[in-house]
Amino acid sequence: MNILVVEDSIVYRNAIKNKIEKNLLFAKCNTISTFKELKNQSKSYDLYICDYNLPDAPNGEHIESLINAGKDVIVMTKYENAFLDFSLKEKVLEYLIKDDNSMLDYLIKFIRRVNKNKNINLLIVEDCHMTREIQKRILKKLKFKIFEAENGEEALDILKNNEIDLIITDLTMPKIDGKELIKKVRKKKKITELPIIVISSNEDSSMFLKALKLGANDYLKKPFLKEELVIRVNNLLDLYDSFKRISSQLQKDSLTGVYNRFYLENTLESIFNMYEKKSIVMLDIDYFKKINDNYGHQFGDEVLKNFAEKIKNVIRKSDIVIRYGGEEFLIFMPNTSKEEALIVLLKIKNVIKNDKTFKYTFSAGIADEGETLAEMIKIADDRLYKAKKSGRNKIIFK
Ligand code: GH3
Ligand code: MG
Ligand code: MG
Ligand code: MG
Repeated sequence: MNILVVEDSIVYRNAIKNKIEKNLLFAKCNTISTFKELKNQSKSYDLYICDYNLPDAPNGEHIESLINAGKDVIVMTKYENAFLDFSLKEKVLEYLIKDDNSMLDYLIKFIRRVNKNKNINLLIVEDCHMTREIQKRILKKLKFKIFEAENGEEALDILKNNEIDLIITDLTMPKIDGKELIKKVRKKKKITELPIIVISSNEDSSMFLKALKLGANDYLKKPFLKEELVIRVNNLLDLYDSFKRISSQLQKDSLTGVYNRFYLENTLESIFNMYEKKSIVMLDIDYFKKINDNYGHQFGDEVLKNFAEKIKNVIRKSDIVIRYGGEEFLIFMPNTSKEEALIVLLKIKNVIKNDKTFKYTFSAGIADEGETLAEMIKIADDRLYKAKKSGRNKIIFK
């Protein structure tokens, strides 16, 4: 993202440039100090951060020229009141008051959000055409991909066919209203999976309370300020980004990067049940304790990483690897019979055998029998035990 700062104060100009370059890896920042220089720019930027008053543009003339050219502008000003009277106030992405340095933190957070928004699908559900247009205009400026529905019924249709990241819905609507829509959405997606903001002119607060109890995350009363909608939407999406990051970290083993027991216990079951034909493989490195004893625990860790890496390189994208215990791994293979799974395991065995850097072997048990995930794991585990008992470095599937 290329950013141009238009600011006559050298202190602010440098502070903004430094802050951006230190915090936003995807951004490149240039600076100029006058309207005249802006007019002479041949290059076009993705974003302009402009001081409201410049010596040669005391009433935001430079901002006007940028907006008329369809550019994205963030305004910084010391004089909030003067800016609030500015006729093009609604057309800027955001404005910040230069009172202290904390506004630079907000600026960074805001740019980071806008940069992510192009991958975010927003669904606006609103029966009043004019209100919908206003919301759309505000949110489109923030680079969201917008879907619109006139009522809950249309919204459910859109949700069926698209990966929506945030719903903004009115409450009073024909056919399926906002409350009904929230109920139906929450049956499929939890409050931690899909955020919903309710917007309504209804003066009765009990309507909002009801919507919140049904699983809406936040609400806004009409008429609302443009800034209010922007901040609530951005904040909610930032929060969901953290949710997603934390939940993906919770499900992964930090040493090997494959899934962990937490994932097995919370997520695998539902995936397992989606397939008729499937196999479970249990693998365990042979004499791993000796590797630790002879070469040290750290070296043992490297062997574990190497084993997980080799498994990942051989299996298909749809297969799922889980670190089941210390040096024991589980692979879930959808649409795979145990005979087909055996072929994959022989490949893994070969890759390890052909690696001359360090010698180790593993034993494995494969199962495609069993009604439940637990049953299938038990059968595969029993076969792994048999492989160990009969001398190790074996794969048993019967
Ligand atoms: P077998 O062939 O019967 O599987 O023998 P084994 O030595 O591989 O199995 P055993 O269960 O006796 O020992 C497993 C060892 O793995 C013991 C434990 O200290 C070690 N281990 C467990 N987790 C880790 C780890 O994260 N890193 C390292 N380096 N070692 C681990
Ligand atoms: Mg309505
Ligand atoms: Mg072992
Ligand atoms: Mg073991």
